[in-house]
Amino acid sequence: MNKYVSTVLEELKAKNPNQPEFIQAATEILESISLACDKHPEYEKAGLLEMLTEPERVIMFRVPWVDDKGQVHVNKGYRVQFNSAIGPYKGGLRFHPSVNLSILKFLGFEQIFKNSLTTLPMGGGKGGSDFDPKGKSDNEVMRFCQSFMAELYRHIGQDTDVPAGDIGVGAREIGYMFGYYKKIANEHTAVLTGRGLSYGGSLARKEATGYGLVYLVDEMLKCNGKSMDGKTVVISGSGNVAIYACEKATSLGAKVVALSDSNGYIYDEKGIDLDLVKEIKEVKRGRIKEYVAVHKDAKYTDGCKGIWTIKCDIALPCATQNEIDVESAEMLIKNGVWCVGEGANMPTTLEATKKFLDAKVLFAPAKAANAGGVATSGLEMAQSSQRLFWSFEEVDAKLKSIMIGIYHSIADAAEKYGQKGNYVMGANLAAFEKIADAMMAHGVC
Ligand code: NDP
Ligand code: 2IT
Repeated sequence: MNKYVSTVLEELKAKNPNQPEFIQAATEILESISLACDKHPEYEKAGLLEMLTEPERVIMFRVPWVDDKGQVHVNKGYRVQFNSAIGPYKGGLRFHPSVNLSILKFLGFEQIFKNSLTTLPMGGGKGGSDFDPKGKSDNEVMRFCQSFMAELYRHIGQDTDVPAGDIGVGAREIGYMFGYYKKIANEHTAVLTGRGLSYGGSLARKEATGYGLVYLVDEMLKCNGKSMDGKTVVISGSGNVAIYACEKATSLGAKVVALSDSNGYIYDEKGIDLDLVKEIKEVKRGRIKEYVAVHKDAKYTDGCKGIWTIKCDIALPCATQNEIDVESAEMLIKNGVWCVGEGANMPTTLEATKKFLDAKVLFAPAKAANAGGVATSGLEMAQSSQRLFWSFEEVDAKLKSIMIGIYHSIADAAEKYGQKGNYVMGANLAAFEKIADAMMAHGVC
């Protein structure tokens, strides 16, 4: 590894001893961009990597709220404004009990590179709370969102920082947060994306991450002489990304046989009945287990990890970070998987990623494969600026063309650096070239 890169990585580990997820994301990226740093010794003098790995700003705040029984709760709130070299900070908000600074720094750091790949003018950020929306009433969620926004509003803005959804933050939460922002800031602007269609949202944003994942995977398959048609697919999760990845993969002729949530997974040999899944997850906010009450021949198994024991051609992890470890990767490879597309952020551990690459599995890394969501957020911002709305077909066509473009830019970058077929390195290198260029232009700041 380049000496400057390894020194920065060692210092980063020493300075952030309790942030394993952030160090994991940084290790993968820094190891990949070592090749670019070999060509640019001027980066060291400019302190480029030290600046890149330190967030421009981290905001942490308390979020007090009152439940339906009158009991006061206090959650942690965060916004990591990681890098604004390419554009305003942009990235989702995650509400999940596991949220901490390490997880948000990993997500924010990845987001800088993902947003660079979209070709749109967006920097990287991420935020959220350790609040768990599960089991809360709509009124409790509303009061929490209002309290969260009562602090966050002073740090964001349509040209400063534009949050969106992520795990636990969907249309309902964005609606409550937008309503409160509008009230206290007295402006109706594109301060959040993933907004409802009646108040500034974009058609196809809901579908964008899942559809985009499949567009990119489909292009990767075509360029490697393969296709989705007739293939067996396993998708983890059953949230926003998983549902629309399932929809698009099915429309391209694949058979999706499994979905999961954090409690367990379903296997339906005939192919997933997605209308039923949407009813359970989007309408009733229920559990994936309920699927087998309707489809008696489908099988539910407790524990989400077991989903990776199902034989498939293509695996699309769409739930959460580090859901595929070495053991699961080995099981998938043993059962003949030949393609993995990451819908979730960093769903594969570093060691498991190496297993897939060594086994020559076609591996589409998250920051490229799931960039369709934030890319369409960028399209939502563009429509808001124009005071116009585009049709579903227009947005979907732009999304598809962005995803195909991302595939080619990561494949070309991999080849340019002598790493043909290694899309992990290709994605990191392609993204880094643009970020480094912008940061060098801005000087030490
Ligand atoms: P949702 O909240 O809609 O769904 C999340 C799904 O993953 C649920 O099925 C959930 O199960 C499961 N899940 C969450 N945490 C865990 C966990 N710790 N262990 C096992 N299962 C878990 O989120 P999204 O679909 O929006 O996000 C899924 C992934 O995609 C995340 O990694 C997110 O960062 C990434 N992503 C999302 C984008 C978007 O536009 N929404 C864009 C790009 C990436 P349960 O209901 O039991 O919690
Ligand atoms: O991880 C992600 O890219 C997202 N959660 C979407 C971010 C966005 O701003 O649309």
